[in-house]
Amino acid sequence: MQGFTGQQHFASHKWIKEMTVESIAAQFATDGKIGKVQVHGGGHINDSYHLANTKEGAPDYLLQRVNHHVFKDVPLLMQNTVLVCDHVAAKVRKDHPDEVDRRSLTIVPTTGGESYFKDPDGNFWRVLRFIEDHLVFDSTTDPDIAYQGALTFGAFTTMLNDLSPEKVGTVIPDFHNMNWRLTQLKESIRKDTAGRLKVVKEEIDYVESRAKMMLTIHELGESGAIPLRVTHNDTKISNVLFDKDRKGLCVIDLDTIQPGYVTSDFGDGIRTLTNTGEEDDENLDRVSMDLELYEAFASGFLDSTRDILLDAEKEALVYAGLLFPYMQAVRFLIDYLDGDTYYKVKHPEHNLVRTLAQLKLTKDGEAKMDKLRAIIKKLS
Ligand code: GN1
Ligand code: MG
Repeated sequence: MQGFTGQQHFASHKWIKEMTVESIAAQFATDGKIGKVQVHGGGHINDSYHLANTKEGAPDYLLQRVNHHVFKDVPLLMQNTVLVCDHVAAKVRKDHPDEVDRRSLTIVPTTGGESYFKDPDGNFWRVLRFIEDHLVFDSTTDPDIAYQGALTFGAFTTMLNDLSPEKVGTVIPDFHNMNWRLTQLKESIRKDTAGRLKVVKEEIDYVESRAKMMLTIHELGESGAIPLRVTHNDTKISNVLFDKDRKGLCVIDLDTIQPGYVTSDFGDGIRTLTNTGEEDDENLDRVSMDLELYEAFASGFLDSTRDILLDAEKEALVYAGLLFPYMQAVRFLIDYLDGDTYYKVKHPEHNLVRTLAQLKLTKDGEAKMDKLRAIIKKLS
């Protein structure tokens, strides 16, 4: 294969043995001439590089290595991504014909016309067009940002309303299936691989005491009361790009797109956005569900989905806001019991700290349930 110099490696990225990042970038059908290559963003799962274009008027790009340990079928993931990008671009073209490149993601094919490149080490790479002049918020206390973010996620849901979930593959089976997560938890309790069960008895009791309510959405789905849609499944506020006027532009990070329920995209948004503390806050007094941000997010989401959602879906939203902190707590708890095999941890108790913070958020939401219900009812 040509262009593999194998000489200049990024020391911190030991997984690139055979090729340089530059030579990987050269596999793609980019315009202009790629100059500087810089590590971009702080994703927990993939690795990203910003490719600056030295040619006037030619776009910059984003080169990403997709983590194939988490995403076991990258070709399927890329097939979903291309399908969804094309679908969204076609919708955007109608309302914003001059801004398709800013309001939807563009996958740049390899010189051989493929959506990804597999290097000799077995890593999977893709290139996207870089969206210039955008803002990203990792968190916010500003209800306008919450509203705009939710409006953008909801618009994404609405654009995908006519894309049949049967056309989209499942990249992570049972990803947001609460019933399966509880089964996984039982298994982790039984094995007690890391010998940590004794530390989390109280948390497990709480989880079990809430299981019935938290299976509501699963049961609505199983009975067909709420339909499968094409869902994003990672709707944190940092997955929306904003323009300079703080208006939502585009939804990013399409890796977890697969068939799911609308409650996932509402619920994970609520979980990440309304928390007054950190996802892994050690000070539980800081963790709570902010009602103003909740209302702003719900308002934005419903303003862009009200016309397409079924009544049963709207009614399920209030459970989603509790389910996602709870499910995330269960996922962190499983990883704690298993000995930290899934999430990157900064210290041995990190998954426990995360579990406690997510349980606190769940409990706070539960205590505010009547208010949350009233907000959803008013906005539906
Ligand atoms: C992972 O890495 P990030 O933040 O995009 C996880 C999400 C969790 C989140 C918790 C594929 O997402 O489901 O909600 O961590 N993604 C996967 O912070 O498991
Ligand atoms: Mg993600």
